[in-house]
Amino acid sequence: MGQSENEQAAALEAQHGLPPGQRLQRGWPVLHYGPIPRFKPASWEFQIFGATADGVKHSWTFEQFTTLPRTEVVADFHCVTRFSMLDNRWGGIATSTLLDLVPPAPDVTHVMVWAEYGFSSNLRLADFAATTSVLATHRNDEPLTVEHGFPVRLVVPQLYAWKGPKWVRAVEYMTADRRGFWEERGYHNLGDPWREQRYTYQEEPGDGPEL
Ligand SMILES: Nc1nc2c(c(=O)[nH]1)N[C@H]1C(S)=C(S)[C@@H](COP(=O)(O)O)O[C@H]1N2
Ligand SMILES: [Mo]
Repeated sequence: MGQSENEQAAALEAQHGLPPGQRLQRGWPVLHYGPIPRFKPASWEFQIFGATADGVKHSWTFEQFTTLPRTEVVADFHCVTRFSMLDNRWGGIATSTLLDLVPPAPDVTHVMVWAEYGFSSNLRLADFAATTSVLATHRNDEPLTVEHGFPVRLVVPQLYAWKGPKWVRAVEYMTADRRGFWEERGYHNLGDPWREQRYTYQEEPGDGPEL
């Protein structure tokens, strides 16, 4: 039974259902603001700072980071520019693993995820901690290429993909919400694709801090 690639894609789409206003994408587009950073293993470190339970900053060298326990998550990927990719198998470190290693203080409600060049995105702690949220180093068994975020990017499947910075370097625990890079520049503070929370003007009272 020869099924064409289009028929396969249509079948997959029907099984899953896409969030409103999204369409299936073949291949994997590269999308980001600014230049691609060069990875410098000697000076690279991954930090967790801000309102940690023990009040101190934690950091890992690249070598230490590669020894953290690993997980795999199969999930869809929805970009606010309307393309979606289905059934990506992300390999990496579960955000829950980091939260166990470095517990947030009891009053932490949000995190800011920081990437190279100061790119950032804010997330509710519950979205960051979701069982499908992963600091991905691999997709479909291949290490991430540098344009897709090598050595590590965040993937939060339940939110639009801008909430997943590539080239992540730090997570800041916050006791109040603060807008990240795109959230300050016209994109919705929460970014739930199922509720089509694309733009700031769609925000309702309580969805985000004043601009
Ligand atoms: N550091 C950084 N990460 C980023 C972005 C960016 O501009 N800078 N763009 C986001 C957006 S809008 C999308 S759709 C995805 C795209 O990931 P991809 O290039 O691997 O497809 O990366 C996200 N992560
Ligand atoms: Mo995006």
